[in-house]
Amino acid sequence: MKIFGKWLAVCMAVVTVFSLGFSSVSAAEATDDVNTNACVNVTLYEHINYGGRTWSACVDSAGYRGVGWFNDMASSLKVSGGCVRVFEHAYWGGRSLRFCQGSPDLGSWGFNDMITSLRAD
Ligand SMILES: [Ca+2]
Repeated sequence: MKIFGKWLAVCMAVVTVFSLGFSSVSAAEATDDVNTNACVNVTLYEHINYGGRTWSACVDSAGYRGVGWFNDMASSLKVSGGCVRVFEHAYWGGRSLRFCQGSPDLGSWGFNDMITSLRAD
């Protein structure tokens, strides 16, 4: 009976360690989910070198995002908190480019006055 008691204590310790381990794994996954869903801050500028009127949004990778009144106007952009893919046409159509940081002159990428939609990427 004494041996059984010790064995039980060891089993309980093992179970405790495992459940602690699993709960920290779950916590890490939950954090990853939050990061996956986090949006990317994008600001589009009417002129090169971040000049003129601006359009800003925090875009994610799931929901559709068109640039609305800023259609075909962007000549430079800033990106923070991730990467973004910008598209020539609505609903992620046409040519696209991926930016993980700002660009002072979209014309150097052949993309001046072209951005119509975008998403986190
Ligand atoms: Ca366009």
